[in-house]
Amino acid sequence: MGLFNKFKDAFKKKDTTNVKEDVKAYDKGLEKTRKEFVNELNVLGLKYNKVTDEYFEELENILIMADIGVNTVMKFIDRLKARVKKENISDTKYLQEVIVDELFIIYVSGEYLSDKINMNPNGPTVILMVGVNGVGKTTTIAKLAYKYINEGKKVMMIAGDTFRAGAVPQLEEWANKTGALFYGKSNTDPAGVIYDGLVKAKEEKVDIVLIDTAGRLQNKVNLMKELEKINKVIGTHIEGAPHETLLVIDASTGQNGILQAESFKEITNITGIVLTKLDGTAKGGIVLAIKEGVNIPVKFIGLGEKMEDLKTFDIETYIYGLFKDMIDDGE
Ligand SMILES: Nc1nc2c(ncn2[C@@H]2O[C@H](COP(=O)(O)OP(=O)(O)OP(=O)(O)O)[C@@H](O)[C@H]2O)c(=O)[nH]1
Ligand SMILES: [Mg+2]
Repeated sequence: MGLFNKFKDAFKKKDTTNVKEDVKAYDKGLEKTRKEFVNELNVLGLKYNKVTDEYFEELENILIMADIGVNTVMKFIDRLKARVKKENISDTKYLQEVIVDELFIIYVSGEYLSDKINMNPNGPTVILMVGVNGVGKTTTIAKLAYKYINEGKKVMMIAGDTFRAGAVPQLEEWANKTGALFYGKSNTDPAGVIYDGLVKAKEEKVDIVLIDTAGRLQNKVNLMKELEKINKVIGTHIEGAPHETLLVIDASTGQNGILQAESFKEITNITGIVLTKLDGTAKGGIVLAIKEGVNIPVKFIGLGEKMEDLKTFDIETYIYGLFKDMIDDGE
């Protein structure tokens, strides 16, 4: 057996002592997707012993429902059919393993996308957070602050969302809770606030600056102009900054999230994706659709509302979280 078994063995041998908490969090956070997706795969395997056209049709539906994306699913089914033919596979139980195998291949194939955060060795690392309304930008900033402060870094939050009522105090509250420094001013030009915030960040010798922005996409041209202005201010102030522009996507919006990623990619240089609210949805397959459709690395995933519910994205742990019932099988 190909990759799946290799993966299974590798994961079992993998030293997970340091990441045990992460494995548990993935496990819990992906429960909804796993229950729906893997249960349906199992039911399908029970319903059909042999691989038939009907089997493929139902499989296609299951994959689309998991929000893997229609194009990805089509290509996937084609590849699967070719493999069935080539390897003369007729047993659906065996095919199930091939499916996991092939899903893994989707992610690891093609260009390698680094999930590492690009840190600035000479001064503050600036991380700009963008995304449409309500996806979880502000919460993610809080979670990142919590993570970096725990790692011993000095963190500052800058409130670049200056117009929405309550946005600045909301971020300030998170700064107080996490112990991050804060800079913000309501009802004023975001680029100006960011400028002043960065001056302060340099004075305070901050390691990481997290910048919140407003989430409007109704008018793409305006948003583009605003982000251009913000980027210019950041770049003239700190060389090479922003070091990361993270697009936040709400996983429960499924294919809509993919469209947002495509839009933002045209507007500004997105260096990574934060996929939030995976805990509340069965659309966990969106990770694969992002890889194939958008080709921007998922760097973090949100698995809950609390500060500690943000995890660095790791494809092996993710696949394990999705298919653990199959992987742990027989133990
Ligand atoms: N379950 C769950 N909820 C989340 C997650 N991330 C964010 N949320 C919730 O999503 C809601 C919106 O989060 P915000 O951080 O305010 O979103 P935003 O993008 O800053 O929104 P605007 O500032 O209005 O554009 C809040 O209720 C968060 O608690 C997650 O990973 N899981
Ligand atoms: Mg916000």
